[in-house]
Amino acid sequence: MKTAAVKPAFDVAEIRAQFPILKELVHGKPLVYFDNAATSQKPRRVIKAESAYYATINANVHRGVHTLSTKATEAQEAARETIRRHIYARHAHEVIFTSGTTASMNLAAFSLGQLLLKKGDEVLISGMEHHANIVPWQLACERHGAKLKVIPITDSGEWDLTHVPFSDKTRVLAVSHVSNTLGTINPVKQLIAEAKKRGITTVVDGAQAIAHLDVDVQDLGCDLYAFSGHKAYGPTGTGVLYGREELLERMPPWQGGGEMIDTVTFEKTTYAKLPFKFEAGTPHIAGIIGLGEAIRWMEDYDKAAMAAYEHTLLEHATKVLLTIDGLRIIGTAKEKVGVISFVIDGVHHYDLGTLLDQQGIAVRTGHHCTQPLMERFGVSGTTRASFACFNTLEEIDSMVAATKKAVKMLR
Ligand code: C6P
Repeated sequence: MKTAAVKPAFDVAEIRAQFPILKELVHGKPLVYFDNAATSQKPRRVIKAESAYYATINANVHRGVHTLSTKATEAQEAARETIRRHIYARHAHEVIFTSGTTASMNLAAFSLGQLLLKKGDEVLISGMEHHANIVPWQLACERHGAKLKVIPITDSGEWDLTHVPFSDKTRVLAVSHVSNTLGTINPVKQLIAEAKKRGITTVVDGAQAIAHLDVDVQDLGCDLYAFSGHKAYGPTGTGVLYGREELLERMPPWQGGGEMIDTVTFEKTTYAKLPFKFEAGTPHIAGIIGLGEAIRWMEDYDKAAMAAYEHTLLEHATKVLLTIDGLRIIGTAKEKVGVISFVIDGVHHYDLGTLLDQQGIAVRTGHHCTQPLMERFGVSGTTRASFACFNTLEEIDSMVAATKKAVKMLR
């Protein structure tokens, strides 16, 4: 049970009123923020929670006996419990705080590399991964003499499940729950089940899932699950690596320093219990408290109603964008979150992004940190609009009108 009092209806005006930044003007125009896959905007509650920490209880955590330190520790650990409940983890100590998905994936790749990989072993990823779920594994493979294998991507931007290169050497499967570039919701549960039958350790990059799907790590059956706070209405510089207790116990630490130790002598160090073994140094305490608040804010709404609303945005945007001559959507999977990447004949994505910005519309352009995926689709980059629960159908119409205007200027 996540929350006692969920707000019944989905009222976008009520939601928008909670985001101070939406009142900003950009180039004298009302801000239309369609770059939520890069980072989402923050509701007032999150901003307040973060600044209240600095204003009233600022102190280091797990270190002092004084009152402020105790309060800061309690607030941080309350956030950990909130996240445990939100992702349906068994124990709060299975939730490790990091600085974001990138740090979580580096932790996973370094530590699992030490634990599992040896010469000739294989790590399996997919062709739609963000660089944060490619490069850490390449580094681990280089360190241990292992090989990186890749699940191919179909023309619609889905995993080609008929050509998954599992082998008896596969030790790790590391894949994204949702593609940041295509919006595809991947059948992770199904692939994890297949991997489990083969004794493979599974890691999920949930950066783009956490704000849009009801993530249940136990139901997915994954060993590790990573996400960033800032893509889920929380502060930047915060992230999580969830791990199954039994696996985390066996994994070696990836960074050494304060708080991750039990005893230190010059000869030998023994490590702290979970989750602290993986949390060296002072964490981003204010950010973590803000992240807890962001999750509680999301839980105040009916997740299914929010997802249905975001799906309406996606469907509308898909329909009206396709009225633009020469526009092609990259990523047409059946199951998608509110992310649309597109290219337009004769129009460079960078020029389009710049002209949209002049109309107050923020989209992302380029390769979206998925260069191999761009190569798969034979494009140098795309324009990407990514929606959040505070966006509206009217904003989509303004983006389409501004795009039509830009296309006339650029062709
Ligand atoms: N994608 C985007 O515009 P960090 O930067 O550590 O919070 O998240 C990295 C990351 C990892 N995996 C996926 C699927 C992601 O989408 C991201 C971040 C942003 O698409 C910034 S490149």
